[in-house]
Amino acid sequence: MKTAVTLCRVAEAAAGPFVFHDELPIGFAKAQSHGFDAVELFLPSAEEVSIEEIQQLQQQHSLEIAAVGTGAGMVKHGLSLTDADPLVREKALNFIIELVHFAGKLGAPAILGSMQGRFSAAMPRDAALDVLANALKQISQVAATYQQRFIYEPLNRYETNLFHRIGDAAHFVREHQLTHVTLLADLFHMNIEERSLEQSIREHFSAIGHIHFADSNRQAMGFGHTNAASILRLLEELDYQGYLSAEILPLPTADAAAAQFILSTQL
Ligand code: LER
Ligand code: MN
Repeated sequence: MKTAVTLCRVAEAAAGPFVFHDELPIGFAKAQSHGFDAVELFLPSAEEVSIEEIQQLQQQHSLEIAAVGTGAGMVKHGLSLTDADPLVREKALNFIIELVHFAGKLGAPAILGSMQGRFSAAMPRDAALDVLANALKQISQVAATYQQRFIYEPLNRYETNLFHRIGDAAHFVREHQLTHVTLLADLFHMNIEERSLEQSIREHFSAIGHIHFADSNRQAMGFGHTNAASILRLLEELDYQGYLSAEILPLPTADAAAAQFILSTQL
């Protein structure tokens, strides 16, 4: 299992669950000094930083890119794939596709989290799910041109009303034959929504491609009440080859959270 740490450069997400908010050269250096294998990038857009700059930092610090988040489209521009306004949906789609190209050039997948949006009176559930399935198909086909899958993340009930549980999202992905879509198991969301973390991971393991390894309170594992050892043992048993990514609050400090995260991934 490989470890990744989140580097956030989105001012609007300063209070979000990201470990380092420094300029990228500092973030990469901190990631390396804590012993992470990779970084997960949360950027304002695909134009913010050049591919060459990221590649240079990767080489300098021996770090992979685990994934690239797309949530800035929501927190910065209010875009979502299921907005009732077709123009907003189109902008959301384009914003994400640009980040899929950006990530693909770095050999990484992109993630759909908050940009999935929510259904509403103006965009009822069935219509929203149709729109979501079509968007996932289009976006994941772009990802496939880079031999990547597109990562879809079920979120807890306070952040979306589309899919909250891994099993429901896995069913949706299968039903729509979204073969280039994989799921993100964010243990913080799962703690709110699933009956058992272990049971859901075991049952839907083949659908899971990325993990946000966060404790029940969204702090580093060990700072809340999730049984990390039981999850790590299960992931070892299932031979999980993906990332455990630190999408966690930088508490009590970013460095302390990063250090605890690394400790918590060692059985
Ligand atoms: C994104 O990975 C996520 O987990 C969301 O909760 C961000 O708001
Ligand atoms: Mn997450």
